[in-house]
Amino acid sequence: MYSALLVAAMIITAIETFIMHVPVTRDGIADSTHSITHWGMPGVMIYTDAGQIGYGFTGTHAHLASDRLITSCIAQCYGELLLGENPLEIEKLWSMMAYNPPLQWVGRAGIMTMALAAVDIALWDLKAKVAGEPLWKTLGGSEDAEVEMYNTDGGWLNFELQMLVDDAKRLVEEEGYRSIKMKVGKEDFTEDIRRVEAVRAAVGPGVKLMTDANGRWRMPLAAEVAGRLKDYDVEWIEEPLWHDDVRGHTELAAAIKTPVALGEMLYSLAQFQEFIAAGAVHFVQPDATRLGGISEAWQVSDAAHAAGLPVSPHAGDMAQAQAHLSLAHPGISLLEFIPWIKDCFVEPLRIETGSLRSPEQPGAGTTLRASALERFGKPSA
Ligand code: 0YR
Ligand code: MG
Repeated sequence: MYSALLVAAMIITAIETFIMHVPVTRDGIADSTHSITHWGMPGVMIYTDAGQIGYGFTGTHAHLASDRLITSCIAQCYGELLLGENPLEIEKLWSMMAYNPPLQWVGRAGIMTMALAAVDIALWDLKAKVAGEPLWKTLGGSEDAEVEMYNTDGGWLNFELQMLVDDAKRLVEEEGYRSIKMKVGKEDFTEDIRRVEAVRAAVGPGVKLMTDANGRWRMPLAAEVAGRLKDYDVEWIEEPLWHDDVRGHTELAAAIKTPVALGEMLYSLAQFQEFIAAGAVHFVQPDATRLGGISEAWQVSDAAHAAGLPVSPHAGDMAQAQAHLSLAHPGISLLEFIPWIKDCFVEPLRIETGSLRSPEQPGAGTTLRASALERFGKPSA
């Protein structure tokens, strides 16, 4: 007997934007170029006629006016392209948004890309929910995948030396992290060296210690300071120079022994390809919340992996969605983590002795608790 099952394609029926400003774990933190008190989460909920809702967001420094540019881009520019479309056709929708003629005219990078990221993440969340599985599975990941998490929340530049050292010890000795990152880029670079030396002495030789200058230095200072980091067995120096400087990073990478990491401020696969082709980067750090979502972060990870470079995503989402990308992609075994927003989610990330426990609930892990929206929500228009 032949029976035809007529399945009507699911469609997007509505989209709704949100903004949350979530306090950082202490009164305020700083790196060499930013001081913040809150993490910003402009994002979107995508509704369908099948009932499931996809949640996606990007990460900002909680500046309401620019957060609203992102949500208005989602609602007003991408919204009308998405309504009535099948949300499972992510590649088609991504191209429709990214290459839409009037939109790409005004935004091949920046706010439009961060808005695209939020939408793309929501679409992947939806796709995995429809499949009834965590996104890492939808992306082809294995039950056996292992991802190490490194913690960035102890090494802020505004911390006095004692607090810096205490925090590094706490993360390693009490929380079980095997890798931590600290900020550099003080006015007086000899202070950076003293701080790195103190943290290395406190945690001992077995812990991976990353350093991050957040784009602060210029040549030849960068070569001088970064050159000295090799004495403290530093895993990498991150963004030693201005974010877009391919030539500078190429020169620096050739001049120092410590590997160079970068990528958190890059908006496209094409930008990453330039750095990779030039030999300007050793640890590649895509961020799905700044690139066009999981879709483009996957492509960057492929490009890096194909070039033989390790991939370690930057956590604009505080790792919540990129945990899935990392569990699924063969080039990723190390992911950044900062705990500020984890309790906003129905399924917060679980990390045990520095290792990621695979999320279990269907979706990208981005479903928000209603209480978080109530507590941290800001008017998004
Ligand atoms: C705080 N991680 C980073 C935060 C962080 C920044 O300004 O946004 O330090 O994203 O560089 O590697
Ligand atoms: Mg960084």
